Amino acid sequence: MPAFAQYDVRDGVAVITIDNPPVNAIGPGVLEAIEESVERGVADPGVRALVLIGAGATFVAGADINIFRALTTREQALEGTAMMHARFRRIEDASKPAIAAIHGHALGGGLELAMACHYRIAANDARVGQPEVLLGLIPGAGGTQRLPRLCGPVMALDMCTGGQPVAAPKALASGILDRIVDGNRQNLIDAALAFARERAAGGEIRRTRDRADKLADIDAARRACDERRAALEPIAQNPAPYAAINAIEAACMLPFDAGSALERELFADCVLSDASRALVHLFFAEREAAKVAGVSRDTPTLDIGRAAVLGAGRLGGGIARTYVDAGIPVLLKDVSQAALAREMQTIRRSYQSSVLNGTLTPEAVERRMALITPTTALDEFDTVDIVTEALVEDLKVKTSVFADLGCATRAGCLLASTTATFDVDELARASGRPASVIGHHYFRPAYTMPLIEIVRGRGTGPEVVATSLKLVKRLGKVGVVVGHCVDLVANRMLASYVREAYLLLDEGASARQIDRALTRFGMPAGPFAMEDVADIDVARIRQQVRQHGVKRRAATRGAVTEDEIVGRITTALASEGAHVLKEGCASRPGDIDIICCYGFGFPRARGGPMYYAHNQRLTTDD
Ligand code: T1G
Repeated sequence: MPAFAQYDVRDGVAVITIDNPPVNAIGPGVLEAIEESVERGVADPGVRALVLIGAGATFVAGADINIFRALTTREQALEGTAMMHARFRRIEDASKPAIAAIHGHALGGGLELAMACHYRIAANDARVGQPEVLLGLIPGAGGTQRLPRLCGPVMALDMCTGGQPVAAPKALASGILDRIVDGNRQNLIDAALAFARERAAGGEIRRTRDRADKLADIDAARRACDERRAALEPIAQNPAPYAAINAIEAACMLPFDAGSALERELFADCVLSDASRALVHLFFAEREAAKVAGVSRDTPTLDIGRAAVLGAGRLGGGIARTYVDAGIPVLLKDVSQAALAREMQTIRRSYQSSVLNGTLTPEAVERRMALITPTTALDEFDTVDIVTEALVEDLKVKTSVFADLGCATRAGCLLASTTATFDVDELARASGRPASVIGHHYFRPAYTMPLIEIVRGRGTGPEVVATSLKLVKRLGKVGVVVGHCVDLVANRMLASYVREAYLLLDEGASARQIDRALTRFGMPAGPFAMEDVADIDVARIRQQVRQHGVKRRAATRGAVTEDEIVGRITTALASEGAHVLKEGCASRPGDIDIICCYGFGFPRARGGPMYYAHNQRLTTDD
């Protein structure tokens, strides 16, 4: 049985190292090991204080999400959270100061563990959060009760309904952390040991559950909760944000134990919800998508220090901005100076909203703009590590350009095309360097749309695929490796969605009714209201349908219910997905789910078209 927690005493301080690779998730046995170590430290007369720290690259990334997949009854859920509440409370009741030393991430149950400690010290690049809502859950181990006591209800509401992590400096300013330190994990340990000795000398034990100063203004807390409820999406397939608000409101209105009991009940409601099952499916599907045949963790990757983008159109400009947002300098090449000047202005304007809402300072915008070098020549292309071609969808143009790139760039430089139409193998042949050629299919606007379809050619080298997967993550996006098919996967799936809508129109449903049914299902827009999204030319499909019509299934027109509309559309998507899998354009159903959720907003709380259809069949088969 792995140890899960190492214990060693350093000059009167017990250092408890939590060790459950890769992210120290709290799985079976981990919390028991932590608690045993805490009890050992408390009982050890040579120990004056305790420090809890994570082994490897991070503190604790939360409860092991696999546990929730196994839960089938409310009793199991209530039992699980009651166990976590009790163990965290015993840590909080330790008679010696317990300090959480955080590096990497303290998320979910990891932050809850840290808040059950008496103090929290973190590396200045650490991040803390309660991302449970992204899994259709709420914190189930006291997080909704302790967090507002540290940072107040408003920030707690932000963190528990948005799910986004908070950087250490902001967590320090808000009261979640007590100190942050520069440097590496060793610096953090040294600082935590010194901090622990200070606290031991002071004899100070500060239990989070006893802190009430941040909850003093009950009316303000209630107003904040009401405002947050009102601000939530009107049609939320994911009930977790509402549950999080109710739990935080209870923290402000009720004693700690009563609030904790309500949290456990609300958690049990969420963990068995369809939305949570779907979101947990997507969590693992996203990570599975990064596991590609022939590419392992040991596959070497190439460093991307400098990039180039060919084509200063909307797509090329958006890709250039994506790179500089990740801190990677980029050459932006076009044959036309005027196009370059225009696109540089467009990129600059695209930062305006970030400056207006305070997420970026004007100085930060200037620093990013300075990372883009517009050029009309290939001169410096021998200094870049990747070129992304974002030119017109014309095969002659692309093959000619890839022939030039094969000569103008270094041997190891990745040559990526954004094409969704042509086979990257054709471009690979033209380049003379097939192993370096790959597809990176972005969606407009590239700097906001999260998905990149990575198109693997027959000759693409494994290190080029591995480098692409790593780069996509560094760009803050989600990459799915697909095989070639015209339009690739996202556009092809969306086309089936639009076509089926036209069939329904033809059979008597109104455009308004179809759009309403699908937005109620959770789509960001119905097929008749959507603009060109996911790079698909919706107008082109409308044109196709008008010109050639579609194979009608039933010529009789008549009333169509919203359920029928959703059923037909989701069945059409799943059927197209089955063809995509059969043709080898995607490797797994989960890949298609990720592509549709990130590519054109299939509702995440439904799990993606393949997951949804599979579960619908299960339900109807019951
Ligand atoms: N449980 C199980 N496995 C996890 C995990 C978790 N919490 N977090 C990560 N993994 C696995 C992941 O599947 C992958 O496995 C590997 O670790 C590396 O992950 C009780 C109810 C921490 C920011 O939601 O956000 O606590 O594919 O590729 O990019 O109230 O992982 O290698 O086999 O993402 O460096 C709340 C989820 C849980 C955090 C690191 N916590 N994790 O990102 O690595 S619910 C979360 C992350 C909870 C409590 C509640 C990220 C990360 P494999 P990775 P990364």
